Amino acid sequence: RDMRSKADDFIYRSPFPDVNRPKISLAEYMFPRFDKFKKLVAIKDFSTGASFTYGELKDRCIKVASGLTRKGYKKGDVVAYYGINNPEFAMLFLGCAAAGIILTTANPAYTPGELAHHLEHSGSTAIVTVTPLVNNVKEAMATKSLKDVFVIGNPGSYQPFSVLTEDDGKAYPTNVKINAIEDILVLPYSSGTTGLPKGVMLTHFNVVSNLNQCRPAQVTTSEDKNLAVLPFFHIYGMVPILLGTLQDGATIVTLPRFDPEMFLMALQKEKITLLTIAPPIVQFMAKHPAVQKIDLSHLKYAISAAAPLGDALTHEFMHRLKIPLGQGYGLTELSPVTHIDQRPVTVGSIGPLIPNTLAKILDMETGKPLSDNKEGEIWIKGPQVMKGYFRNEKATREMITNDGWLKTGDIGYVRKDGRFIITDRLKELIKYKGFQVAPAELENLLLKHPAIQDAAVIGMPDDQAGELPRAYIVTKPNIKVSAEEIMKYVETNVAAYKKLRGGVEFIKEIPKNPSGKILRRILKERLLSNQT
Ligand code: 4UU
Repeated sequence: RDMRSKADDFIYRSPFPDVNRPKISLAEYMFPRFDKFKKLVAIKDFSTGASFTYGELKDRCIKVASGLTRKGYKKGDVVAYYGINNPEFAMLFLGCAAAGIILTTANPAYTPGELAHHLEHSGSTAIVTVTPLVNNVKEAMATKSLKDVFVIGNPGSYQPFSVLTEDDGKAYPTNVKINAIEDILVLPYSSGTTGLPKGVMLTHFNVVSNLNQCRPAQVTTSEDKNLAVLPFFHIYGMVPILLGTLQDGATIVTLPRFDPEMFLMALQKEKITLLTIAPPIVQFMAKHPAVQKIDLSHLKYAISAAAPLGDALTHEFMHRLKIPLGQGYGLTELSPVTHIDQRPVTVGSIGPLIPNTLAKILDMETGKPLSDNKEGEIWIKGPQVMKGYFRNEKATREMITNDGWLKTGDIGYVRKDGRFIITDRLKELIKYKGFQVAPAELENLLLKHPAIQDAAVIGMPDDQAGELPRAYIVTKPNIKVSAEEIMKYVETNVAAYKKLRGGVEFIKEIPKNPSGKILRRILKERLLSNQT
């Protein structure tokens, strides 16, 4: 099928007709759907077996909205989630949405220090967490105080989350007015093209639009079952996986983490039909011997997103599992989806633009828009473009042009048939197994080390993980420090996925441009030429 649409004025349009973009809140969008699927199972926790029908889920969401309102939380307040995947996350997210409360999500791998920073930066006044992370929350609260801590599971000295889910519902804020275009639904964190992680302001309209935009390409029906192994705190787990599954009445089965044995057991036992995964799990499914011992006959379709997927791996996966593997592409800042591959899938491409989405390809030297088959930076315009970065107008202006184009920081081209190919990443962001690692964050940390004069961090290409964070260090004169010491220092201060797995190299000087910006390309080119 030809996915080409006319590129007039060098603007690429979706080959699909526009879809409806209702200006309603997320709860107004989802709850009538939940009513339609009332008796079907919406969400099930694989590790506990607890399961909730759509009727029960909606009831719990309303109770959470009521419970939070009773505790004094109101529209515009920020509540943080720091935990694993479970049905309670859905209750919290949609409960907050119904009350106009903004949810911000922290990676459960965060150290107490990273969590404290996230809570402070997002202006969170309450947190919801899980029992194994209570001590981290306690430690983070030494520097950032919160009004309430709610714990899913054993609450220790805090309140159980059940005070919200077992509320009588009578304080439900029926009079809250949500302006879908203006009001923020959720604040996930992303470092974007440069600098430190920032709160991404996604409005109700952004997310509701994106859910609608994905429907023409989506294969989900109320008969389907999707396994939520990718984390809900990240935009992929949160929007396409969780909300995308629930919008069509399918069942979502949650896993607390990726554990190969548990993952395969869940696929077989729950008769999972859809796989929404990232390249490291594609690799596992394509190569691991244990996969062949499992009955996967219910699987019908798989999507990989969040990081580049190799062609050879795609073929290997499809050959072994006998199901199509399409790619999705997007960014946190784009709610997140802009491209989904269509069936029949095209190996190596992210597919065409989804409805209501425009793209331009810009020459990296001249900034001029390019036509078919020419490589440049991808810019996007559509209803899914974020409102901006939270309390950071400068970064917002760098990311979104005055006329509404968002600069993805990714490099690619458009084929004659309208399908897009991603070839490289222009921005400094490192992705370890699909997780964002911001070089600036590690550089700031390294510069605090007493022996370090200057530092730069880049991503070292890696077959398994995509990229590994690698540091270049200039030491202070006459001070000795070992690579091991530096790796250890980083390891004790940040979440495990940010570790310097790509190693440490000592150099005389960090290459920089005249204004002091690190020339990461030079370090990368040097690394790649040394490897060959
Ligand atoms: C090469 O990872 C995401 C969004 C993932 C997503 C999930 C389901 C997209 C569509 C979908 O259907 O967001 P972030 O903000 O963590 O990271 C964004 C970056 C992109 O800029 C790009 O560099 O992740 C990279 N990326 C990809 N790269 C995302 N998808 C792809 C892809 N190929 N398919």
